[in-house]
Amino acid sequence: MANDKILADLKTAVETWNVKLAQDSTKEALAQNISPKEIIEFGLGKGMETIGERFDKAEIYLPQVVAASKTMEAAIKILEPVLTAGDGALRGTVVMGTVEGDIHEIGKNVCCAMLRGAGYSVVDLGPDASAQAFLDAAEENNASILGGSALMTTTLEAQRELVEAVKEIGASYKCIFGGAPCSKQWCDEIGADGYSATGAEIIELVKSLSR
Ligand code: B12
Repeated sequence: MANDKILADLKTAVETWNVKLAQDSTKEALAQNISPKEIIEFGLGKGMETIGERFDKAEIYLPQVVAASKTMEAAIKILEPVLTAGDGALRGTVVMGTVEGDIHEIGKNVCCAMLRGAGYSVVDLGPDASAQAFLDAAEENNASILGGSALMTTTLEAQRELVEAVKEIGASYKCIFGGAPCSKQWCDEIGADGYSATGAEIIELVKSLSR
């Protein structure tokens, strides 16, 4: 099967919340040596973009978004072992979470899997993680980098709060952020240490901060 057709099927699968098509196409993509990065960026992620746009225009409602996200999650489950099959050399620990008040976690999960694949140990706090939870986990796990995902304009503020919480206790943890409404400009404004737009770029970012 041509790669373009597989990527188109992955997009369609998320758009039509077709779990079986998503799983079959993901397996087919891996069999054709399409990388997990391409599967996410040019297949599943494209479908999720359409879902976001259609939700924006009120053409679909929350249950359909939930169904689409479950479809994407089912495909990511298949990708996880590939994403996390790193070289085993432990490069350091990163605490990841979706910031307080925000329950979106697909993108954060992609980032966690990418980091694990690159040899980092990841402590995943899940969604709705408070600044205190980040600080506690960093101390308990001797981590040096905190990664906070925010998918809503309303929860971006929690990223600023995390930077401030780190400053307040005088710790040297590096704060990195991402998520659709987040940007390099926002990260500069709140005094964060880094921003990346995708799960693929997060590896270089973390590497540059770990040196
Ligand atoms: C799927 C989805 C949901 C699912 C989430 C399921 C889950 N388990 O995560 C469900 C249905 C639960 C949901 C709920 C809601 N949602 Co919603 N949702 C989405 C949707 C369609 C896609 C998000 C997604 O998963 N994208 C795919 C992933 C792979 O991409 P990503 O998250 O951007 O991640 C990548 C990068 O950003 C980056 N990255 C991500 N995190 C991090 C972290 C770090 C540290 C770094 C470096 C990089 C990084 O790397 C990732 C991989 O490449 C978006 C639309 C959109 N355009 O984003 C709306 C959207 C985010 N949702 C929205 C809203 C409003 C809600 C609700 C409030 C709806 C409601 N009325 O209840 C609730 C949220 C409640 C809450 N308190 O959080 C709005 C937010 C609007 C705004 N501007 O604030 C959006 C933009 C839709 C819209 N257009 O209105 N949602």
